[in-house]
Amino acid sequence: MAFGGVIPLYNKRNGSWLLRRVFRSREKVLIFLVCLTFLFICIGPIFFLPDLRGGLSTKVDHVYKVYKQMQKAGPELILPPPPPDSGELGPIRKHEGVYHNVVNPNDIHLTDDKQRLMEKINNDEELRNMRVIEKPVVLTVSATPVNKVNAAAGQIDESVKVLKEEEEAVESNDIRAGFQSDGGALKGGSSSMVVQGGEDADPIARQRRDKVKEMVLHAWRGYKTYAWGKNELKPISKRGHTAGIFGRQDMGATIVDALDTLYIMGLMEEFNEGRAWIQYHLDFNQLRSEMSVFETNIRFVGGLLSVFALTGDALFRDRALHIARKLLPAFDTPTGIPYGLINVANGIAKNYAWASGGSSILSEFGTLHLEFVYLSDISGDPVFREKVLRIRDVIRKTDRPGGLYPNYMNPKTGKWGQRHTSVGALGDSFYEYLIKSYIQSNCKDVVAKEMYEEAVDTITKRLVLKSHSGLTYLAESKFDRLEHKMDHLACFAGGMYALGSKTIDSENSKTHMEIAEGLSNTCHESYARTPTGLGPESFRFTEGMEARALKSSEKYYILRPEAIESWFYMWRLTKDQKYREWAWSAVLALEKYCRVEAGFSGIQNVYMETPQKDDVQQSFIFAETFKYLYLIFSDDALMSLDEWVFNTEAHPLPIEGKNAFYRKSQGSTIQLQFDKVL
Ligand code: DMJ
Repeated sequence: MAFGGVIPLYNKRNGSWLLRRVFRSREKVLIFLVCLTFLFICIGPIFFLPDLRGGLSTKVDHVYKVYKQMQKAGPELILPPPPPDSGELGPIRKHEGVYHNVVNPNDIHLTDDKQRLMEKINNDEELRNMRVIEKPVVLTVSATPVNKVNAAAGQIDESVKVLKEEEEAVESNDIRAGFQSDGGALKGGSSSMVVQGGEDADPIARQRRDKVKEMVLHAWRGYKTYAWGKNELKPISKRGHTAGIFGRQDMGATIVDALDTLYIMGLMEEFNEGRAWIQYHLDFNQLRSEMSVFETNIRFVGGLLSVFALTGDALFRDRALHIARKLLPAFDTPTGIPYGLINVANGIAKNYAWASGGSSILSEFGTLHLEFVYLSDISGDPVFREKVLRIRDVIRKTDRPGGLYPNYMNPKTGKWGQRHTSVGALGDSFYEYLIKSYIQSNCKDVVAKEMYEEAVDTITKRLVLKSHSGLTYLAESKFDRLEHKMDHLACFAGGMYALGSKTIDSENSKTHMEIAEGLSNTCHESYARTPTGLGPESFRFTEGMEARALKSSEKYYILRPEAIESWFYMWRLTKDQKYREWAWSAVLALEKYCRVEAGFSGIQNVYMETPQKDDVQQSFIFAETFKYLYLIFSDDALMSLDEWVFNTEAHPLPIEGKNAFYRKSQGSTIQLQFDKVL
C-alpha cells in the first residue's frame, strides 16, 4: 500500500492541488512506525526462527552441508535408481572411502536408509547440544605423575577414569621407558631399539627430515587452533570437519591418529597435549551415531595401541580396549564376519546399503587381525583373537572363484558377493594384513603365510600386468573381465610385495621384488606425469594412455600416503637413493600445492597448475603420509622393520619375541570401570 492512501500528499491552495513539502509531527510519527514495522517483519525471522538463529553464515553453512550430503547420496535421492544392466552388476562410484553401487529398489536397505535419515536428523539436534571441548592441558609426562596432574587440573571425567592401580603402574615404571636420554634407544630383544631420534648420517637427509617435522608442526598447530577435539580440520575454512566414517561426532580422530608420529618425532609438547585430550575427552560412551568398524579399528584402536607400545602408558591400552569392546556387537552374525557399521550406543550393526546385497567388505573385515591379536595379548582378554581367527577360518574355507578373493562376503550366509577383485579399494589391506600377521607373530602364524602366498600367487598370475611401455600395474577383475585401472590405494602393494619378498624365502622372492620395484615405479610415474607432481586417485592403462586418470572423479589427491609408503619400504629394503628423491619431490609438491595458512588441504585436480583445494586435512596425513616421509629421511634403526610392523594406518605395532615393547599382559583380563555394558 502507498503512503498516499493514508496521509494526504497534496494541499489545495488557490483552487489548485500542490504537492506538500513538509509533514506534521503526528504524520512523521506514523511514517516512522510504518517503517519500523516493515523493518521488523524483514529482519525479525533471523532472530526468532530457530533455523536462522545462528546468523547468515550459519545458514549458508547449513545449506552447504545439506547440499554436500545430497551430492554424496547421489541421484538416487531424487530419481529412482536405474535398473542394473545385468544381474546385480552396476556402476560403481567412489569418493573417499564411499563407494556407491546401483541400489536395488527392493533392497531392505532402502528402509534402512530412511531410518538413517531420521537418525541423522536426531543426531543433528544432539550435535547442537554437544559439550564444548576445552583447549589442551599441557602435561610433562616424564616429570609429572599422571595422578597428580589429574588432581591439579581437578577435572577427572569419572566416566572415563581408568582404574587407580593401573594409573599407578603407569606412574611407577613404564611411562618413562620411552623417554630415555639417549633419544629413546632401549635394549630390547637382540638389538638396540630406537623409537625416537635416529638421525641419518647424510646431512641432506637430516635437513629434509627437519622440513617434514616442520610440516607436521604446521599442520598440528592449524588443527589445534581451529579444530581441537574435532575429527579433522578444514584448513581453509578454519573449522572442524567430520566424515561419516567417524560417526559425525567429535572424537578427536586427528589427535589419536597423530600421536605416535608426534612421539616418534620427539614432539613431546604436542604429544602431551594430545595425551591430555585423550585422558579427559576420548570417551566412546558419548557416541550416539554409527561409525565404521574398520576405520575405528585402524585409526583409533591401532593409534592407541601404538602409543601404548611406544610408551607403556596404560591410559592408551585402556582406551584402545574400551573402544574395541564397543565394536564387538558388530561380530554377532551367523558367520562371525562383522558388519561394517556399528552404532555403539545401542550395539545395532549393519552393512552399507550399496555393498553387494548387504555384504561386508573384504578390506574391512580382513583388516582387524593385527590390532585384535595384539589387544588380546596386552589385555589378557582372548575375545579379540577369537573374533579374528573365526573370520580367517570362514574366508579360508570358502571356495574362491578362480582362486581370487572377491571384495564382498555376506555375513549371514558366508557366501561371496559380486565377483569383483581389487588390490585397491575394497580389497587392499586384507592382503597387507596376511603378510603382516605373519611378521607380527615372529613367523609363527603359518596359516597367514600360506594364505598370503596363495593369494599373492593368484594376483601375480592374473592381475599383475605390463603396459605398452613396460610399466607394471595391478588391474582389477570384474566378473572375469579385467579393468585396466589402478587405484592410488593399490600403490601400497609395492611395499607389500617387497616386504613379502624379504620375509618369505621362496622361489618367488626374486619375482616379487621385481614386481615391488615395478609397482613403486608406476605409482611414481602417476605422480611424475602431472604438473603438480602429485598422483591421481586412480589411473588407467589403455591403448593411448598410461598411468593417467581418465575421469574427473579420478583426478583428485587427498593427501594419501600409499605411493610414499611403497617408496619407504623400497628405500629400507633396497637402499636405492631414487626412493628418497621421489619422496623429496612429494614433499615439495605437498608444500607447493597443498600447504595453506592453517595446514594442508587435498586438491581436486592433480592435472591443473592451479588446482582447487578440497579444504580437508585428512587425519591420515599425520598417521601415514608425514610418518613415512620422516622415516624415509631417518636412519633405518628408527622404528626398525625387524622390530615393528606398521598397521594399514601406519601405526607401528611390536613384533612378538623381537621387540621388548610388546608388553604382553602377565595377569588376568583387564576390567575397565568406564565400560558400559550394552
Ligand atoms: C588409510 O586410512 C588406510 O591406509 C586405509 O587402509 C586405506 N587408505 C587410507 C589412506 O589413503
